[in-house]
Amino acid sequence: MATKKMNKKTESVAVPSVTCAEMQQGIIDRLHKGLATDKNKANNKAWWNATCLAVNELVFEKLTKTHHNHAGKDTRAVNYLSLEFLMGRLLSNNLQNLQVFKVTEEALKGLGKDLYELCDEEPDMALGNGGLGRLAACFIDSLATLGYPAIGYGIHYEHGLFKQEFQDGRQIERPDTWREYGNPWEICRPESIQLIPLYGYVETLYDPTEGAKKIWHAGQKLKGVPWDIPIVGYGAKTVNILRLWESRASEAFDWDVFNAGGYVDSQAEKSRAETVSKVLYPNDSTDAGKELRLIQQYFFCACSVKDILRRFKRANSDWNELPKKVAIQLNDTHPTMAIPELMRILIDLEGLDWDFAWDICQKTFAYTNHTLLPEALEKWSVGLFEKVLPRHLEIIYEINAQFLKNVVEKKWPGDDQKKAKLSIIEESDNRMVRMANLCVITAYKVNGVAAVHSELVKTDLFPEFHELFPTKLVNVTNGVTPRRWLKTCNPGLATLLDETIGDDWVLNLDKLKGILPKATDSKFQQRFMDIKKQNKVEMAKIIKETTGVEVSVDAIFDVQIKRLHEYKRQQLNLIHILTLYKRLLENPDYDMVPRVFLFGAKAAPGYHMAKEIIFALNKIADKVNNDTRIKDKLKVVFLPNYRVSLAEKMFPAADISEQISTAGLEASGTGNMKFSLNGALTVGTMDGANIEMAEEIGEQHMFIFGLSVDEVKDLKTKGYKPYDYYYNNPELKSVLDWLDSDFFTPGHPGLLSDIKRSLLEWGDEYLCLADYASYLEAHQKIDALYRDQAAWAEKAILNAGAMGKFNSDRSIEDYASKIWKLKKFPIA
Ligand code: NTF
Repeated sequence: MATKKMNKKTESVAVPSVTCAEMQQGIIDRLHKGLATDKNKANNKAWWNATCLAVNELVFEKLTKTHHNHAGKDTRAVNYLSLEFLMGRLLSNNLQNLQVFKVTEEALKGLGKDLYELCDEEPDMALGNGGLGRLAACFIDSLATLGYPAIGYGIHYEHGLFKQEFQDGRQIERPDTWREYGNPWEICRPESIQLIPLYGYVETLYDPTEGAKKIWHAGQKLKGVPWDIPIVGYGAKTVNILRLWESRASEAFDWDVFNAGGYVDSQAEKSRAETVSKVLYPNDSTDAGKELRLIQQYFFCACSVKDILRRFKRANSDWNELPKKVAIQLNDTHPTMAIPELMRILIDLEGLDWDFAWDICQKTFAYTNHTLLPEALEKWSVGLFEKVLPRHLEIIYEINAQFLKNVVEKKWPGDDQKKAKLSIIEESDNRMVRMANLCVITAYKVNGVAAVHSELVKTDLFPEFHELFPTKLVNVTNGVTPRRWLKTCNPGLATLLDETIGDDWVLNLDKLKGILPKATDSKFQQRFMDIKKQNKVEMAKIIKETTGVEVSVDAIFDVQIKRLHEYKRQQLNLIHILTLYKRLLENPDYDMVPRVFLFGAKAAPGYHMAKEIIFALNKIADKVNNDTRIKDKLKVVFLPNYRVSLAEKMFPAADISEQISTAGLEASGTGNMKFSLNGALTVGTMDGANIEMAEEIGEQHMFIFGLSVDEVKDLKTKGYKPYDYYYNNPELKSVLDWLDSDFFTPGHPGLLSDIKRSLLEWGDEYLCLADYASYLEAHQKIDALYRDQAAWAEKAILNAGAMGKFNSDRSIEDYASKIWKLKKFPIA
């Protein structure tokens, strides 16, 4: 397809523009020449595929230009290393970012096809678990949009996050097969394959002049095959890549064994090797497959570091230049192995001395911490390390020895407790390597992901490191891309914004402020609320299709969508629902605005309580939705298989956003931002980014409840007694006791008792009972406000209009200025 400079309206943006006829021709051509079919035979999948291929023609041209632009100028680039990229679908987003959505819609319509239907054919790229992976996806969108030289590095998992089904209310996990029949967006790059050593032993050679030289004799080698996914910035000035590594055996199969009749055995090596990139690990599950996970992390880091050095060496011969040209951002501790791997390459293979190599590493790596939860801080057993990566363990020991001697001993002479706490090695019966310590010791900057979280990183998680390195710990508050999370997912609201404040909010979200004066304008309110209503109508259809439940769009859509975790407190929401249900049963005239409680959440397969909460919510939903006594005042729907593409439909349809974590435990949250951006009101605790949202929106326009971070700490120090709340609040008591009965599980009393136990006998670690009364009060206020639609609309507009800060472009500008020192190089 021919591309030209863009139309009058966005003259400054060099967007490939196509006419409707050209787009039609492009798609038909791809059907014929790319897929060997034609428009009469093709099914929707083929039409989707052909449309993607036609779009690729626009993308590839820009990709090549970006590549030449960056390589020609030998630019400094950031390499974003992340085990997770939760990309979702790419077609609609690419069309929006290329600014050819409308013309493609029109082109397909002319061919008798509906673009939205075709978009629904695309499997989600679910290469992530939740917030951390979705953040990485938003960040690479922003990096490309802002014109920064950047590469995302990840793993080309054969199976992304599991598909969730419910059987009798219980979560069943099924494999996700996102690329069973190929993926039109990816390009294989065999010219950049890497060989990755594993296992084996280390030999020490003594050279009289150079001293000891280490040689790692690997026991096995894996082949890392890169697949590139072009990342189109909005306005298409820059197209960066996401490079995903697939593991293969270095030999396809053993020819001799095959010839001798060992058909299955000849494949053993192949299947062992392919296991490494076979599945995404649900990050918050327990023990299983530790060795595989460590190999997976190392494989990914080794491929990426080698690739970074290969590109660096193309234009540079002086190692001093490396930290000037290369920034490596470690997205959590999962890619920590990149540190000892870079040390190993520089020392063992490139012959640099230790101090020089260490200096380079310390100037190259930065690390983002995403959680304070102790169970999520990665540790690997020394024994496992020694077996899989013997040379890396030696390097880590040396980094540790030097750190303890040169840094800790100098600051706190003779203080062995400090040394034990800060050491990379945890001394216990099963000695462990603490990955976070290695990251903090090495990185030149360490950031948390929201202001309160970054403070807690300094005061609670790494206080001694903060004393040692007072300028190292910084904050970069998270953000979300307005391209996907408003323009693409909520076309109604996007159009209203275009008409009201112009269309450049997409690139400058602060412009949303322009709607604040309209918050009290009844015409604007009406349009705003009509759009919400329409989005609810569409959501109601999806609910009906997937679960059979009918919901009224006049009810409040109260939504909690996020991973299932006790600290996120879906169980608090659950006991609120039970409270309302009980009130309705006791008094059928109980006056409340009808509510639809919507949930979407996957539980880690090994996380018992999380699965129990899903089961309970499903059982409660069954009962409530079929109880005619409550006259449809209450509905509960747990949508199966929560994922990015479903989220895109749920955020725009929500009235209430549930952000109810125990204060101090949700590092930031990003769903909170997406809801507000789409005009939902938040019921939330003063936690994570909720705090900064309250600063921007005004606390009085949110429903803030519960204990603050300091109050949580005080209560825990004093000694928290959940039974006090239980015995002092008869309503709470009756609701919890209900869980012991067989009311929700007829004939099987006790099936929901674990939830009650966790809240009483097991200590209610996440303080649900302490926050219950205040949560109920917040919900009363929600009910009251909704009765006044104008007042509700005003607040919803004030929320959306205040979201400028929570834009991933702003986050990336913060990283670029505070951490990466990166310059923009958009194509002219
Ligand atoms: C998550 N962390 C946090 O729990 C969220 O609060 C935060 O918004 C996202 O990261 C993105 O920063 C994780 O997923 C992990 F893996 F660190 F636990």
